[in-house]
Amino acid sequence: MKLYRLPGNYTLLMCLIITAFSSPVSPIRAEDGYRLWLRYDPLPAQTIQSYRTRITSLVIQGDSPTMLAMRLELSRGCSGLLGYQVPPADIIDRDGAIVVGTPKSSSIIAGLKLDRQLQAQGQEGYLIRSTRSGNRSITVIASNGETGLLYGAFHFLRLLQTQRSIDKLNIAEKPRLQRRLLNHWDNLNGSIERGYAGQSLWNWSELPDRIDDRLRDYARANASIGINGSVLNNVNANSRSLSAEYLHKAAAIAAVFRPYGVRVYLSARFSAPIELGGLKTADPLDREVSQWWKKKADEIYGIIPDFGGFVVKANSEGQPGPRTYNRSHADGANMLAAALAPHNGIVMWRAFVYDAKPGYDRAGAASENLEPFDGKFAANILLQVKNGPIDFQPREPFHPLFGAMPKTQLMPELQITQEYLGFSNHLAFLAPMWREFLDSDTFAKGRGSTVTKVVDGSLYRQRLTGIAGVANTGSSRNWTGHDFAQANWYAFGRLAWNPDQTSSQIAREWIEMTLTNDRSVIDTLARLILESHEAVVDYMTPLGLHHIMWPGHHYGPAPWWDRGERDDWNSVYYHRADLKGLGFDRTGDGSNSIRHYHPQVQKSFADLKACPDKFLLWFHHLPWDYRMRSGRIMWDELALHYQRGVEWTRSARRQWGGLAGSIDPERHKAVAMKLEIQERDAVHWRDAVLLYFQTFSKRPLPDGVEKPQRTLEEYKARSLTW
Ligand code: BDP
Repeated sequence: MKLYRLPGNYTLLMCLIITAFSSPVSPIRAEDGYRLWLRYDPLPAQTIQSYRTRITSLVIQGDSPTMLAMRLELSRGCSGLLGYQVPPADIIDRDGAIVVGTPKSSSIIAGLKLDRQLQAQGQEGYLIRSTRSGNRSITVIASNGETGLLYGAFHFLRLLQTQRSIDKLNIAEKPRLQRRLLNHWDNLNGSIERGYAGQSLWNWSELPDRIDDRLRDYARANASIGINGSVLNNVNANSRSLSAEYLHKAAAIAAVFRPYGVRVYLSARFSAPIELGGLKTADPLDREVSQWWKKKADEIYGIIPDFGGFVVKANSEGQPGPRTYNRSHADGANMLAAALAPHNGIVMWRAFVYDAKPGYDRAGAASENLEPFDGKFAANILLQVKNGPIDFQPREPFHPLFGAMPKTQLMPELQITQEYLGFSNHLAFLAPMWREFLDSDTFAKGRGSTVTKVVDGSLYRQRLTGIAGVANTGSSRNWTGHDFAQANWYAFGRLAWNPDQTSSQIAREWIEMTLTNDRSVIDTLARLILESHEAVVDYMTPLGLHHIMWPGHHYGPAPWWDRGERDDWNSVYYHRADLKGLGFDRTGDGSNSIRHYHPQVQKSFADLKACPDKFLLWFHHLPWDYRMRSGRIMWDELALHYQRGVEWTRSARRQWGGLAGSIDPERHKAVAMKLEIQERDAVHWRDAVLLYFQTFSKRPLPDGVEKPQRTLEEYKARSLTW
């Protein structure tokens, strides 16, 4: 174990961190995935050679907890990757010094007179520059804020991990979105709603006295990709999370996260004044109720001074909310926002609201409920809107609220955990799906009004910005269950930082840092993971189909499901198969929920000639023999998509099998087993769905589509197991 010269009270902390992360150094060795993309194993000798004169010492001034975390990271990262010790130094006494600091913490940085440039980068942004100090050539990592420095340090390490040249660096980075948050759907009993990687990372019964070391690694991983907040508890919230007892527990977590720039947020249950406060009502316009929330906010900030704010799921799927008292969503959100405003806290009010009304289209529910209140939400409120209008389906068109509420601050909510995408069994790299969403053109202010421009604030000068991802982390040793699901956590952070990044950039980076730096293997793997999402759509819900999963758990298909207590909890509600055809008519001839989009967008979805194949059955009910762009009839096209998805899983297995000598055996085996399950499931999906739809289409499977392995009755009898 290495010991660093540190202020006394940090020495123990550092020993613990070093113990947790120190590892033997050999490029191919069994790995359990714990180290994520922060492995820091030695680079190829030639690369090390090229860095040798560029990285000789670490000149870091300042010893706050954040500086300490950053110093440790750089020193561990550099030494690990380069295979030689990079010693700390107080002065620049040689070429190749890495000089890190803020103008406040470091006299050297102050002397470089970067004030104007640093000002432009803000507290979380940074500069990385190759420059000279006297006659020495050095690399500078500078920021106005310590969190910015930490992000800069991780960026520098990423350059090394991905073997980029560091000879002439001139990098200026800052995050495009302000609140980059993970939403944990963690319950107080340790279970995780829609979690597929073990139990919650927060052990509420042991907190605040015992703190799992792993929390620090979690915060560190988040910091490495710029995530700056965690909502600790499920949106289906328990009021107890806001009790004094639990606030102290949350404060203990916040203390671990703080050095890494990660703030703690909580989901607030709207009826907490009744359950915790003993009031008779939670009516947002009741004085006692608003007073209760004000006091609660004061209490929270007394315990967690940098508390971020609340997420609220109101009047949705049985949760209480202002509608319970005949008040509007704006009334509810504003009342909470007023309580948090004196402390600079924010409210993220979820737009995932839908009431069961006979004959309605759920895809229009959020727009109907919220659009009328555009401009009515307080300045510290973000409306948190899922990427699609239904619910985290393998593919959805973008949510019509993006672009439709110019006077309301919107933030996207993405789902990193794969509720509808094969849990942690299926490889589905989600960056391409999120890219498709972010690149969607809302036409709100003419062509080019992409979702990205709505949410990064550039289109409507939105002042508060953010993005949330429903986390896929848990107590599994590799954090996410599937080793490749780590890539989705990574991709979320990278896109939150810069929503213009390409999927392929993100994929390659992640692979290089996490799996291998062998160029030919990187190419194969990048192709594979970039194709994976489309393949999953192919074998689950091609051509715009959606929500035909097994009810409740959502693993595997059940397109026949029609016994849900509400219409919109049934598969048949979404696909509307009949003897004539398939799909949900959302045009003017049908539910007309398409009207919530800008007229230009409406046109492109409503017009069969313009509507992309991938959304056809989302917006249209089409005859089984509808002639597709390919020249095939819709039934044949559908069947071939399912077949194509299955074939991809087979090819993925083959390709992965071929990489046996290039990936460490432990992860290779683990992923191979998951891919086997994925193929089994894809076959099951194809067979079950096609057999069922065949009872309507009354047509044979086209050439090239394999015969089902079982009967429809068998598929109906039992769901897939995971
Ligand atoms: C659905 C999930 C459910 C969540 C809900 C939500 O099935 O568990 O509570 O979303 O986002 O996707 O509130």
